[in-house]
Amino acid sequence: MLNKYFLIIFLYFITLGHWASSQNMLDGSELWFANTELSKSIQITHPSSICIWETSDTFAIIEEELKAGLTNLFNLSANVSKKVKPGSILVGTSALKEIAKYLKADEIKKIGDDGFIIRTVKSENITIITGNTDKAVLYGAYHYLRVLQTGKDEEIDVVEIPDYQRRILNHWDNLDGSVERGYAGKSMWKWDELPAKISPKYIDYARANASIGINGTVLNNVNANPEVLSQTYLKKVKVIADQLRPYGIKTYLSINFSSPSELGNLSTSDPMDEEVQKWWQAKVREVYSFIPDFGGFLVKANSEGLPGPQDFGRTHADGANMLADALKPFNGIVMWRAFVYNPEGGDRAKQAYDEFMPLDGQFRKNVIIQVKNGPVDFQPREPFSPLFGNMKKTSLMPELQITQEYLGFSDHLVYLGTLFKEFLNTDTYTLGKNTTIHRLTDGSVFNDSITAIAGVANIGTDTNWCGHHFAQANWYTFGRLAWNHQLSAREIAKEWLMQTFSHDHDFVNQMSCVMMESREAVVNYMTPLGLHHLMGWSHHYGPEPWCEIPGARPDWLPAYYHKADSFGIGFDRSSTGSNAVSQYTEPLRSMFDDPALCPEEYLLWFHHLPWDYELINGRDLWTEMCCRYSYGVEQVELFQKTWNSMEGKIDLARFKEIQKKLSIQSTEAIWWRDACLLYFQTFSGRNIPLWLNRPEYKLEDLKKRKFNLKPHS
Ligand code: GCW
Repeated sequence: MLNKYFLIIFLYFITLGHWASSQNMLDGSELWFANTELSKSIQITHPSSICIWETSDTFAIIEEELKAGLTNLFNLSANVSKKVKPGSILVGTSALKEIAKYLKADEIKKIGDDGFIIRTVKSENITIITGNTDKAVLYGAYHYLRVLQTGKDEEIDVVEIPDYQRRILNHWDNLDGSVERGYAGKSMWKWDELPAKISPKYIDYARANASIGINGTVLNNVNANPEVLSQTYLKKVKVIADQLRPYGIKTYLSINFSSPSELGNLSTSDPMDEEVQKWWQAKVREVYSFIPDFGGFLVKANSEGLPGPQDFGRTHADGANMLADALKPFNGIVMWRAFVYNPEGGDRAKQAYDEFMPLDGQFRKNVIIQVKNGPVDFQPREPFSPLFGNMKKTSLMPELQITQEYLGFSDHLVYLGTLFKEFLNTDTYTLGKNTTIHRLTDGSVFNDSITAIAGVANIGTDTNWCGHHFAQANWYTFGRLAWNHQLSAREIAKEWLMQTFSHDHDFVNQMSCVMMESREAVVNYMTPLGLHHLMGWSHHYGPEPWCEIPGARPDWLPAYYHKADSFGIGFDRSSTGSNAVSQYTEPLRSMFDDPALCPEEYLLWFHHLPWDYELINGRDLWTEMCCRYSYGVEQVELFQKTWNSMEGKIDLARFKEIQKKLSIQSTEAIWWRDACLLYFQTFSGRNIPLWLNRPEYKLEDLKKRKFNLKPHS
């Protein structure tokens, strides 16, 4: 009798220990593979076997993922066989006879290279996961596992076709191991160890991206070092590309436009120079000799001091087309960035449009123009870039920022799903109603031969990859929206929470609400009502609306944007000011132009208004600003209370780390509120309403604050 009780107690502590250790081992490195519990709502029973007939590096991954995934989820080992029986999952391409018999010809054609079908054949009690290529089947396998983890088994009968052909991460990683605007440690690309040593992180990275459908990556910074195209580096790039390929990920590189002279010792890099053209043709051949399926080049040219075709009196089209001609024989593409502005060009928000519209239709078919979501630079909120919808004869791809350069780095919880969706769903009216940005860029409107979307990565060597556990959600969400831009930000947030933390209903509901509100909170405590670019120069971290740097470009300093004076605040971009509104299509143009009609979230983006300007809710501008800044601080304090109430619902280690980050965010929200209100108060001469919390800091103390962050190169 005693033995029996001893045994029960022994097994209890073993299981507890296992659970605790597995929970304690959760340090964020697992990403959205962390929670291996089956969703309670799932109706699917454990598959009797996984039937795979085809072999390839990718099919080896598929087999491993399904075996491990099903074993973890069902706590039952999943065996692989070629013998189909009731309860089997049949996994293979549409070419396989065992699979094809369950498919219709038109659906096979429709899904293209990346799309997949998951279908349950009830009459035979089997499920098929298929696509036209190995990587499509891999996407299907990850989708199947995600359904089991998140309980969305109504999605077991799906035909999934990605909205964008190319779903690409841009790493602003430098060859010296630093990451520009990166807040998650060093660059994960270990250039000094390559090609001999291959970090296991590359496979983990490939797996994470394939699980959310990302199929491309640009390994290096757009402020590109020409060295990346040297043979020494191409041998390193090849090793990385070989690691990523079985997961369906194409490798791309950012290039420096002056590589012919910097690397090739030519006397010029003029795109019209025959020697330069030959140099690029030879270089491209060399790149493809190492990486046969190389994706192409990302180019930042004549922007922020970088060299480009304009240095030689040529246009962006001349430069892009020269590279495009070199890449064409290899099916490579050029992603040419429209992030251009210069101090002499007037309103910075107008310049990309002014510079690129005249070039519409002059680019080769294998050139796509990569355009940031907003006209200035990844602010907490911007109106959309008017290039979208107006360049009707050129393919455009959105560039979104996943790393939080202007959003609190990796210290602030800011879920970007709402920002990405707000942008993608924006109606530009450029071809009448419903000319939304997602339709303009996914091929629906212009039937582009290339469709693509890029996200500036937030990944580094930190254990949890992104510096903040919740920043992983932004990487995840970029991938999920690049695959299906119709997914809701809330649904993706819940998906991510369940796979990363817990199925606990209260946890998922409460924390998805926090995630959904977090972007508005950061807008409120940083730049409400259309204010923008108030951060410290160079590091872009804390508030410095007063920042004046002798000799710095005016359009890199806050005063250029807020234009606060005794009369009021804001940038007059209306028809009485810079007339940036003229770049938008009716009815947007007239709506933005009239303060009474302009959406309040863009009010001070488009207008310079008096401190006593009356808003729709009857408050004057100064009072509303005080309310917004104060509310943003309260929102973060509410996030903290919500998180604290979650103690015990997830592993302690990650709970504590997130709790600490929220405490930093809360302190810094107050810092932003006080810095901005106390500074703008020196212009308005008005008091902060007594019914709002008092500032905790003194302006003169805040002005002395220096950041110990290394200004980014
Ligand atoms: O947001 C600005 C950043 C630069 C960045 C640049 C760009 C990579 O401050 O760090 O450089 O934009 O997008 O090229």
